[in-house]
Amino acid sequence: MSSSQNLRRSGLALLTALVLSACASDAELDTRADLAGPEAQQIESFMNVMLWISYVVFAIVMGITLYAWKNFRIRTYDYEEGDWPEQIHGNDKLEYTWTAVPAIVLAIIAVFTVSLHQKLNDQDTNPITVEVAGEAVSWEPQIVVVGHQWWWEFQYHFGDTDIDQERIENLPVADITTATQMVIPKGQEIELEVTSRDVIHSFWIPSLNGKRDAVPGRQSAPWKIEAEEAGVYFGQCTEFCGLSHSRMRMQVVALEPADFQTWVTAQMEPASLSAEDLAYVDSLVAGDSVQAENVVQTGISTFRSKCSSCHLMEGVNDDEWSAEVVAEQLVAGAAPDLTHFASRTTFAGGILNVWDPETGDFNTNHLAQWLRNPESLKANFAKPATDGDNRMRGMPNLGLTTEEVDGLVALLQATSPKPSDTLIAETGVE
Ligand code: HEC
Ligand SMILES: [Cu+2]
Repeated sequence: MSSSQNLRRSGLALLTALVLSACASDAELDTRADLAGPEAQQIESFMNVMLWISYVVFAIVMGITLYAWKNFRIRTYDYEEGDWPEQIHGNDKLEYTWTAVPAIVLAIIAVFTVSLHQKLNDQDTNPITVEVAGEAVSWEPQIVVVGHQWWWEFQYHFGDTDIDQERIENLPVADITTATQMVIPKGQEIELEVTSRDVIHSFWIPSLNGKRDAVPGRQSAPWKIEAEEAGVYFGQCTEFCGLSHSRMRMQVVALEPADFQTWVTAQMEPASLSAEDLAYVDSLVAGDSVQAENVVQTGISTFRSKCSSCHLMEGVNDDEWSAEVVAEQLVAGAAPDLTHFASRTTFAGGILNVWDPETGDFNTNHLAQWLRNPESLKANFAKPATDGDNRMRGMPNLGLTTEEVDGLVALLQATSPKPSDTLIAETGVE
């Protein structure tokens, strides 16, 4: 094979690979498939208008080019000076036309753009009645979304209708705080107050709506989200935010209204700490209930002494933990609320399973490894500052003993009953 043939073939192979790489089937972050929110559908219709305009422009430009090529090219190489077609310079009619036509096209696009922009920024929420601590509360559905290096936090404030989230430190303590998984009732527009604790992040659930940047110390215009059907919708931070940016994922879990209420009721409780269904502890202590109790107790005392500087687990360390201490300890300022850790299905920015999607068992292996050495699973900067500049990010390796790790794993599993098998299966990560 000649070298030019070789070159052509490898060129073709490269092109094919590039084209094929664009067609992942069943891609969670596909912006044009399975659009489940009215906002995403509006964006899609707008995209279609734009695409059709581009098709027409493309066809006209290509048509003129081909026409000119066919009719005006020089067909022989032995042409004489005088064989050139007539040369012109300056043509008012043409110049006005090629200025006016694009201007009109842009004006049409602008009309659609501005009207869509308006629609996406309109807030049209309806109050939802939620039962909070036995009382019916009318909640203007609103969730505070906080980007952290490198995970998302979601806060539900049922009592407050107007939240000043300009300074995230000033937020009142939320009724529910969760990480990575945002739970919403289906068929309701939910207002999102998107902000950040540290650097700029961007919140994006492609099948529900476009992006909104999370900017520290700034109140961006509220964003919104609505899922027409119950289901799980995936997202990923879309503003480069440092080392583990690619490991900063999130999911929206849309539930039937009754299931949403069940979720709220459970989340409002302190950690359940029920020793039932602790298959993991049973496997450690061979069915010895006194020993099992001890394992969970070890977990509780370890948690209180070694985790309280960063994590809250209501019902376990409320007295040890304080938001002010945490703000001092960490530049990032916070760590996930672990009160209902086991009610979630993924952790560490959605890169690891809390529950194994194949077996449905608690994912002891990854959790234990996370506690022993978080950095082995997710890159971070969680080392004590050496130069006085505390840039600590992420969870540090605390040098825990095997007993402490076993106790903590048991404790974390005991925080909540197991979530539904469907949710575990749908959110499972490789
Ligand atoms: C210096 C602060 C700090 C301390 C101390 C700390 N953590 Fe963390 N932890 C973090 C941060 C920050 C994250 C978020 C890391 C990420 O996702 O990148 C985290 C994440 C976690 C997660 C995953 C939560 C989720 O939903 O994603 C678990 C579980 C956890 N920590 C358990 C513990 C336990 C148990 C202890 C005590 C032995 C502990 N941590 C001590 C800062 C800390
Ligand atoms: Cu980010």
